Amino acid sequence: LIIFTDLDGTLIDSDTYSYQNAIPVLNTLKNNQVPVIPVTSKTRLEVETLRQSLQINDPFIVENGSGIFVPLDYNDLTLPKSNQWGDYYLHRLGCTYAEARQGLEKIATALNEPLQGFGDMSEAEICHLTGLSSDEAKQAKAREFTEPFLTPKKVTPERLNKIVQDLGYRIVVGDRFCHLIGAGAGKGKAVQWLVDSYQSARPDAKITTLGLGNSPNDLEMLEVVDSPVIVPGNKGINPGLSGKGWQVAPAPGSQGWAEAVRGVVLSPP
Ligand code: 2M8
Repeated sequence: LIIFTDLDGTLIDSDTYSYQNAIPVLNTLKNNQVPVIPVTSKTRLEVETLRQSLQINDPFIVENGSGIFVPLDYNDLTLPKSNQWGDYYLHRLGCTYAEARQGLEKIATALNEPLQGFGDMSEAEICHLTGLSSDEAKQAKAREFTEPFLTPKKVTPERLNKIVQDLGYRIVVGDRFCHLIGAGAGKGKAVQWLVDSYQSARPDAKITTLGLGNSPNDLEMLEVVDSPVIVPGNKGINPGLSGKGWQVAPAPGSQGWAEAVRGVVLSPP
């Protein structure tokens, strides 16, 4: 079993960013050597901080499936040495941050409307919009691949998507922000790449996957896992994920995450 999980609003509570309710289940998973792979809009720096406090050493997927980081000392996967990047192997599916910033400028020109991305905001503004602390906002601003931006008001999603596609990018929608990502990126593609890598490292093993998410940007990830679970928000399921007939966790955030995962891990094979 491999668990692929979104963070904000899924493993982590929406407003308080707390994952206390999930700690006992995370410890059980660690004892049973079940990999828990974050698949998030967050940056590498944000995920590194979380991995340090949770003491997990599994691979992780950042910035909406733009970068897959596998620790060099992770023995369950062997990846080409040529992709070494600091303490990791990096498999990049998206664009660079510089390209994302250029893309946002081109979209703003096409719309004739200024767009506000994280690169245009101060740390204080990001804290105000998200409830992150200023250290956390600094890490959220340290982007390597993608640009979160405020949803433009005067354009339909269809027209916006058309402009973005013609420029060679994609937009995915998170809890609070739109995210401009490279055309080749996405949570689904990144998860599939990691599953294939695990499978080719252990051709005889039958790998099963559980995925958990709460926002429209999680849809593609939930579509490629064996068991998709939607974690509801305080007002129920996000409309972008409704009508799929997938399992819904019994509560929002870390509490629902823990109960849903406990159900799967403790259920007889
Ligand atoms: C952004 O991501 C969330 C996740 O869904 C969003 O779109 O609302 C990211 O930029 C991330 O880096 C940051 O930590 C988060 C804070 O709420 O916002």
